[in-house]
Amino acid sequence: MPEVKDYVTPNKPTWCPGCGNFGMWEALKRALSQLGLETNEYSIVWGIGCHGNGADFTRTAGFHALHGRSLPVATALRLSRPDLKVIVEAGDGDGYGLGLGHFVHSVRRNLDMTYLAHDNQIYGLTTGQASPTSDHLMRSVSTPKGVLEEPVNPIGLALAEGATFVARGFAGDIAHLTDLYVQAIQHPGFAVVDVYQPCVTWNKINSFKWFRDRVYKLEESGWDSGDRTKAFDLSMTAFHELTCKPDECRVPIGVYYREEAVPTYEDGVTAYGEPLWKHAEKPRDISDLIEDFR
Ligand SMILES: Cc1ncc(C[n+]2csc(CCOP(=O)(O)OP(=O)(O)O)c2C)c(N)n1
Ligand code: SF4
Repeated sequence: MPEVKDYVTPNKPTWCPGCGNFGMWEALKRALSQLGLETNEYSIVWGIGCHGNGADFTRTAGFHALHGRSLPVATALRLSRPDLKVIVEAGDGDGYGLGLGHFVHSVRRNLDMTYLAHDNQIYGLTTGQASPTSDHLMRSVSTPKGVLEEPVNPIGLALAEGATFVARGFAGDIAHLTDLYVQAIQHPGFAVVDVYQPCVTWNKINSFKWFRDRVYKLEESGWDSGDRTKAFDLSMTAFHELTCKPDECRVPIGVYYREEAVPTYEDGVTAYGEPLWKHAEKPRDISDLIEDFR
């Protein structure tokens, strides 16, 4: 059984001391270990950002993709290697900005993979610009008078597009996050885990303390994770305002919604004939097909 130490490379993390990425990294390693996954049984695809630097420290035959483009790479990987557990690590700028179209279409496609969003509500790597999930009116180096737009609601978007597993975690509660990751990786379909991951250097508002004072666990509140409409309503009320006091805005973490008996995209592909990876094993003669395009 692999241990947590088996999932690291000799490279030392370059994240700022205290960064929320450490909690997410630890939870991922613990989840992989709990699931007994050997390093050749999963593959991770990262986007670009501080989160993506995990590619240097995490042991996997994975891929560090372009900004916002982890999902197309992961889709090809999943379809060509259905024997692997495929995990995507994205940033909020990366995944809900440039990569938002890929997110929406991957959700509705329901490929069997796990999407872990490092949601620090800021652009970390490029030094503190507002991101798609920055709070309304948040001041940043790119919005000195405050963000004018309402933030993207990743949980609501995923639910609206028919997501079959939607959860939110907090990097400051590693045990809870590990449990969410285990459930997400085991889920047969596209599993979204949006994680509040404090950026201690550039986001001075949404700090560990900010979240610790406000988070509560859905599973401890009698939440029914089988009701999509209620989950959507919760995602709309779970927005927080910069100025809200801890007792005024409670932030739910846990599984918002899950639905298991839904065919995956892979099931559909297989129904058309042999899975794609078989083609690599036994290349087909496609000269007739090419002729059709002449
Ligand atoms: C096409 C493209 N546009 C812009 C950039 C510059 N860029 C690199 S990282 C980044 C933002 C990262 O923010 P986020 O995705 O939230 O990740 P974090 O650094 O916070 O983990 C940007 C805009 C890029 N690398 N490629
Ligand atoms: S800039 Fe922010 S997100 Fe990036 S490593 Fe530092 S604390 Fe983490």
